[in-house]
Amino acid sequence: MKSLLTVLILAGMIMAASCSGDAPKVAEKQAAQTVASEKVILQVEGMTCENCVKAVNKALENCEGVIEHQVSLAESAAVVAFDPAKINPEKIIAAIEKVGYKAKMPATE
Ligand SMILES: [Cu+2]
Repeated sequence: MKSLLTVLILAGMIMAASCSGDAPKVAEKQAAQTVASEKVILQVEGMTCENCVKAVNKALENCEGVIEHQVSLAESAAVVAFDPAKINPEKIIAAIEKVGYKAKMPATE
């Protein structure tokens, strides 16, 4: 009976050790994603309704290297997270202008 208890305790310790061993791997993955991403806020002129927002969203979706994007009609802005190894803000602006809207970088402060 005593030996069974020992086995159970040992098994519990091994499981606990393997669980904590997984944690650093997850953190590494998240760090890698943050490194490969830059964010730019663009001013988008000419959007007047939800369909305009959809058009700009679609243009951004079709850009290779765009990771995340959020287009705001009220603020006439697009927040774009991108992979700097694949695309740059100039190309993102060009993609938005291709679908009929004017985009520019906000004035730097
Ligand atoms: Cu519209």
